[in-house]
Amino acid sequence: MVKADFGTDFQWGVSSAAFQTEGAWDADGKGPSIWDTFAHRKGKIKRGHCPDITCDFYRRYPEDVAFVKRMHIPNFRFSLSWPRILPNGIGKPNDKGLDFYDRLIDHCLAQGIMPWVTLYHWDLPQALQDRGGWANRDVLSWLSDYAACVAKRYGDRVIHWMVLNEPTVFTGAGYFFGVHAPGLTGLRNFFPAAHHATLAMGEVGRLLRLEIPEASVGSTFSCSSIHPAGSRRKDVAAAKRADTLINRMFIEPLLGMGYPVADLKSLRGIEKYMRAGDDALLPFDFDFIGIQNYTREVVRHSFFVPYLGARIWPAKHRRVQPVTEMGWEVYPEAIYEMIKKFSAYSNIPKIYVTENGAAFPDTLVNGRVSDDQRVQYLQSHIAQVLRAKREGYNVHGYFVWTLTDNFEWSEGYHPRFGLVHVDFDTQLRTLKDSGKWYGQFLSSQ
Ligand code: IFM
Repeated sequence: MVKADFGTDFQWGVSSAAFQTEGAWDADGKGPSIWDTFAHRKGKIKRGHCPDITCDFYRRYPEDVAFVKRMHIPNFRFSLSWPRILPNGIGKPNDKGLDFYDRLIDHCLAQGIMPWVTLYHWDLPQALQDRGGWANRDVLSWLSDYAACVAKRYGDRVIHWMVLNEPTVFTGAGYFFGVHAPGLTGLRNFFPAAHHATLAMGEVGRLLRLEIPEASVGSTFSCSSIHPAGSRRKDVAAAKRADTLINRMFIEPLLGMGYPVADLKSLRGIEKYMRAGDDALLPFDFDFIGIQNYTREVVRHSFFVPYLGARIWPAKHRRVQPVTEMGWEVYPEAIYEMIKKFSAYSNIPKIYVTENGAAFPDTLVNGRVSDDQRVQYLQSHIAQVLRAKREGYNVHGYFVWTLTDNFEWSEGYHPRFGLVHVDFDTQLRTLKDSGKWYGQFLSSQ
């Protein structure tokens, strides 16, 4: 497999996110985000890890962009920190925050690297959470004002825009399970948050297109290939419900298909939060969508799981190998299956894999990180992307998660996903063998 097998238009990249990398939590007028608040609550982050500094990308971005260039990666996806730009979420922008992204974007472009910008990768300004956050419908106007501000500022240089990162995860983990910020639980938080996130993708997509006519507008969706644990009818039905929740709930209303309530009855609860006219507001004709896949899930029927009646059968209980540091089964066919699944929707012009990668127990020995498992993971997943492309499915790009080791949300710093190793005590960066491999692959003919 060589890069040329994918054709010259195929987009190669690497992805990151503001909160996971920037640090500088209160520098130059930045306001607090829900993750600043949540991470400082006792017991919320494994081992008590603190995100205040993380990889200090705010100050060290030239060094990190130099790694992107060294690996011959033409596209760098990163997110903007909403509270760095609007410390209170709304109102007067913070000039120093805006300046930072000017510098970052200009620096990428000067290095020949295209910036791909995610507007929202989970770091809601705390001031807006104090007013209900995603559960308050006003989030639509808050996000729109923020989007208009950054579109005006960066729209002359940024073409690729993604509205939200993984709405399933930030609403599910943050507003239903309470294991991510803001730590809220239950359907009364999840349903309004989910509906507003879905509406927001369409609303803000339309706004970006108006503000930047030449923009390519998308949003990113987490997805997992869902396999029933066996052939029992109950397990097959449970897998279908899990697939509806995990893979279909957010994308289908945007594609004009409505919420998939027929296949997951408990989703009807979301209708309580819909207003007259919302059916017409939900659809949006994205230029592309990003799919983000790491593994598959094996699902069993479960009488004890409310609403879903299904339970994920974790890889460690299935005793499969290999698994990553996240406990996720390495199952490369999943990415092929997801490209195929999303390609079956008739109205998605382009699919990019905007995240795929793995955390393994990397060690720095004599200046080298020999992360063969990650090299194999990337090779086997990219081979499945090629398989999908060769079979005519609608995939046009692939981005590795992630550039540098960083703050993996409630898991803290332990899972290392980066192509570049970071020593969090000294901030020393070391290109891992996987980064060297990706660089060689991208420079191959
Ligand atoms: O680190 C996250 C990222 O923020 C969103 N997608 C999954 C990654 C790995 O868990």
